[in-house]
Amino acid sequence: MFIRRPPRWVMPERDATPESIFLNRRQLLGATGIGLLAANVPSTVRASNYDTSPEVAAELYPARQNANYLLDRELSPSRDVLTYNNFYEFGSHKDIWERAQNLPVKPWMVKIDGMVAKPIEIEAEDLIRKMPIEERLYRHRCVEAWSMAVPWTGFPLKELVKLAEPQAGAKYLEMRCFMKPDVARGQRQRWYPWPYLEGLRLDEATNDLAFIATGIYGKPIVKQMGAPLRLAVPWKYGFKSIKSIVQFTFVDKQPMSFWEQLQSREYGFYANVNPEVDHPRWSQATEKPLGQNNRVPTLLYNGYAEEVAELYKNMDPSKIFY
Ligand SMILES: Nc1nc2c(c(=O)[nH]1)N[C@H]1C(S)=C(S)[C@@H](COP(=O)(O)O)O[C@H]1N2
Ligand SMILES: [Mo]
Repeated sequence: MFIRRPPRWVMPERDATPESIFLNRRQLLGATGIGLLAANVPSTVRASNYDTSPEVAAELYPARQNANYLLDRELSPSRDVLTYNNFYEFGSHKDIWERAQNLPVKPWMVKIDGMVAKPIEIEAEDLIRKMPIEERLYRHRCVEAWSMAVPWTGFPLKELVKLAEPQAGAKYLEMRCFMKPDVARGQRQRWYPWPYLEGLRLDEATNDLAFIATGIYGKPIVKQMGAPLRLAVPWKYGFKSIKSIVQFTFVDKQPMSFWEQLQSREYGFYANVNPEVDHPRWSQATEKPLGQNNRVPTLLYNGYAEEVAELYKNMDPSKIFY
């Protein structure tokens, strides 16, 4: 049966739900519901369409939802998610979404290099088009104890690893953000170790949960969230999920990430979420979901223990939860 679906980007976030619910709402609303709903999409989302070629936007978004990655909680309201950001390149506070619009994201060259069969340099849209694109609903837990639940569109990081063909000696994947102090004025603050850098052990990078987001709320990803390519590793504190990546480098030594360079006593390499291991300056037991006034309990590995606990089974617990 052929069901004609409106593009999901005209739907508010609460409609990025399992197909059955989606169809029920659709029936309730009738075919003309679409126009009404479009009014609810914040302009911060609508603006993102201009950054992606319209053909790519129409071809890839919204993507099929992966039924393995749904959530037991409400998605966060898009207006909160899209206007409350950590993106130090644009300032060390949360209100950077307007400044981030100055970032040119097309064309966006991505390097895949280091210990690989053959280094590649590829434009982001060309890379995205080679990848299996899908939607996943993920939690996100910032080390500062706020959280969100969002529908990402993108592809599993392991697909990029496959494309890169790492050499046998490669043990880690290093990811680097852009360096553009002319548009990203935070980068003029020279006490930060720019460019922002993050890393994963290769078995973490090839775990099915590690995801490269290219879209959000069923549309191409917006600049303040890390256009055009941003990592999403939901079992780790949010700072691991590096935005606006320009380089993926396969290496044999554990990378020293941005926050670790700044304050290694507080921010480690693994940074797996654990409500029982407090940050040196605050508790990690609970979190405040964006758009809600209450706090909720934080979960071990942010609720993803089943998927990832195995990766750390022989490791010293004092090394993997900060
Ligand atoms: N390049 C870059 N990536 C980054 C950051 C940053 O400052 N620069 N902040 C991190 C932190 S601390 C968090 S919590 C998330 C925030 O993602 P969001 O603003 O899309 O919610 O991005 C992460 N990725
Ligand atoms: Mo964060």
